[in-house]
Amino acid sequence: MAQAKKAVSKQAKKQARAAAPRTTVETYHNYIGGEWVASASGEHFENINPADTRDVVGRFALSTVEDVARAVAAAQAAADGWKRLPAPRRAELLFRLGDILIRNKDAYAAAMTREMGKVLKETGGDVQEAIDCTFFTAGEGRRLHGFTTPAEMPDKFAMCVRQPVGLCGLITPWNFPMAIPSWKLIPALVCGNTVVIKPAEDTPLSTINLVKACEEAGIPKGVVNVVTGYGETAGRALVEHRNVRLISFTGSTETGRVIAASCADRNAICSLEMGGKNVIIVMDDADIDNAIEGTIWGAFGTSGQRCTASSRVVVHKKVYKKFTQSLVERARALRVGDGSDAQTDVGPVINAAAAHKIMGYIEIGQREDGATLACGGNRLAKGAHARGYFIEPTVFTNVAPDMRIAQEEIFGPVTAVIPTNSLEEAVEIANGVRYGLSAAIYTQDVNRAFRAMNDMYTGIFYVNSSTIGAEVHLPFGGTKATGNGHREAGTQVLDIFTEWKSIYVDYSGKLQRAQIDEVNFE
Ligand code: UN1
Repeated sequence: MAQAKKAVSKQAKKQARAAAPRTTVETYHNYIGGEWVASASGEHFENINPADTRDVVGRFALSTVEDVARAVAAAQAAADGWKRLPAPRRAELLFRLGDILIRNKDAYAAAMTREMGKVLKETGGDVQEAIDCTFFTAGEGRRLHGFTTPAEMPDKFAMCVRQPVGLCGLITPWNFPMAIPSWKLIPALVCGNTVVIKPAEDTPLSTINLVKACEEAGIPKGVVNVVTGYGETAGRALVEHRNVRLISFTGSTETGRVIAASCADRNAICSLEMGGKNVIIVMDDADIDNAIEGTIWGAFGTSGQRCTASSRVVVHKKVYKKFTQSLVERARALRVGDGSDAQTDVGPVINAAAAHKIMGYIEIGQREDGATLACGGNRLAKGAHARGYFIEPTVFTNVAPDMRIAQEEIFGPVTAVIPTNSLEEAVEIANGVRYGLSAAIYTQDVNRAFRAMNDMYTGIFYVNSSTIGAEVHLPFGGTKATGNGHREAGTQVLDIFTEWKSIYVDYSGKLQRAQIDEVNFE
């Protein structure tokens, strides 16, 4: 008995120790004009670990309109010098940045798991995506190709060159807190623009780490600026600032629409990456085991919090039973927990509001929609899960294509399995949502693969692979409510961060009138 009591009190002590803050909480400032400065408000907000809400990752500047104005002024002051530095020289600094990112990859990944929640393997992948983006895009410093073309008059030369757009405001999401800022930052810089970044309030540390690396790489003061804070204040101030020429935003379709309207008001360029309701089509001839692996990874990787997440699976009736049974079995076996634990498959969701929204959709799926909840569906709140935002991997079956859980972006570990009779019907269901980011088909039949590849109206398409896992040298983006026609990554991103200038050089020594003067063979 005494022994047991002692054991209990030891346990209690251990718990009390665990309840105490893990470290002293660090305070982070804005980066403006090459200086780390407190916000004009003098106030901060806390960045909380979603796996353990006792753990405060840091205190970050709660930025105001005034901070944004200062950052914009700093970016403006640096613009001319940066633009005039030849692109290959700008790229050299970016290659140096790439080396710094490689050196710190593990530390950045650990910090990212702590602030964002996804498992270490995935945060390592996030940092790697930033590294890949940096090296690939820095290579453009020695290309940034324009073109020459014949002129319609003799003794006249025609060419087209890229010019920087000017000052860019980058508003970035929490789900890829280093990769997505890099998709915007690196091309903006190589193209000769200066920037102000407003990272998501849930994950400012990863962006600050990226910017510290820019500082270490020797990117001149004022070229890169960061203001942390909330969308309604700092984000809005950036979007509405009349000296910001371009806003690049990744986030919800609803916010994107507000940003687009605001940019339209003052004729600013606006590039948007928004929601998805991505689909995997599984045909009756598919390698089912492979399709299951792809679905598990696409639906539950990053706890389903990717724009590219596989939130719908359209499965041929001939293999429907086998597929769903095995999917449910695999989903049940996933270990949900702290992303810093090597045993964890699925980390927490980002915050309380997200958990609430996801649980709301799970309820809608059961009540309003009437689909079958085949596994999961619960918020985990006991034991190791008591202090985080953990939700069980959830599979709905017998879902009809028009149900809300099959139409709306849930952004959580929830997927909807929809039965189908044919490829034609599957494609129609797959296209029957407002979004158009990513789609996939599992089939062994090359004709079916090409048919779906041709008929799916999405920005990304996979054959025998999941809907997630885009690579940085191919364009990334989507159709319909996913975007507004732009593509990030690849070389296509250069079309966002540069504007074309068509140049005509007439060396005839006289007036030649295009469309009017006749030019004949002599
Ligand atoms: C996102 O979900 O917002 O293709 C980005 C992927 C990652 C990027 C996802 N490379 O899943």
